[in-house]
Amino acid sequence: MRLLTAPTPNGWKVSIMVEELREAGHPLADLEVHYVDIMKGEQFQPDFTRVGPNQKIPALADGDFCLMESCAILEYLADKFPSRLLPQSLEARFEVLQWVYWQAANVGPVFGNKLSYTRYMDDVDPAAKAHPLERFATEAQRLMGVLSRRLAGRDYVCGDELTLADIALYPWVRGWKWSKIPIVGIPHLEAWVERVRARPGVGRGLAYGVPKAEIDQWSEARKAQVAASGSKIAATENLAGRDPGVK
Ligand SMILES: N[C@@H](CCC(=O)N[C@@H](CS)C(=O)NCC(=O)O)C(=O)O
Repeated sequence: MRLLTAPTPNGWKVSIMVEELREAGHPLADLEVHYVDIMKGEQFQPDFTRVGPNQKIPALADGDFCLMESCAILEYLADKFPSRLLPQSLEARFEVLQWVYWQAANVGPVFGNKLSYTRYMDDVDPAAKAHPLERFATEAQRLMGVLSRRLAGRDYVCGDELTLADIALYPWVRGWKWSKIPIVGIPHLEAWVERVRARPGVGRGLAYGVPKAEIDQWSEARKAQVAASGSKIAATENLAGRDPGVK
């Protein structure tokens, strides 16, 4: 299997999944990890596009079978390598999957947009940014309220065990300082972030593509590099992609 990825929240979902599967006893010995330099635009190259037609990381090739979308990759790996990360019985399975879809449809896009307006959209007039910033900030706070209520009385999103739901949500929520979506004081969230972070598999997954000293605290140089890369990717002129057929 070939994982095409980069050190970003959607990339870390899959690297954490890989390392949690290893913790669960699946060695994934044939897995090759290829880092895609999204700053240089490698996601637009034909070799990447064949595996991930949306031209965004992560993407997975398992022999001739290709898969895009981080949460679909989580589900595929969970089915291929059964473990407690995704229960087998119908109701327990969908209890987890509803939170995975909730992440994909809500937390990912809303946090991603909030982050882009907060840190990356240098080409947009500040007055024009005010409305989307307020809207995405408010919606992000609402979503964190939903997660907080869900975590009341539970160690993990679906009970006593870490599941795909935590793996999908954690990389976005842990970045709350960078996206300026405050979670301090919202019950259960900080404790959950610390609990998930304390797992050895999660620690190893977060290290993919990141120097060890920068896993939890980015240096000023790294912040500047991520901001520059994010600004380039978020620039409106690049939104149409680099496929000559799309304009
Ligand atoms: N819904 C997609 C989102 C993927 C995504 O937005 N990936 C970002 C990095 S987190 C990316 O590749 N950006 C490069 C670009 O937009 O050109 C998923 O969950 O896989």
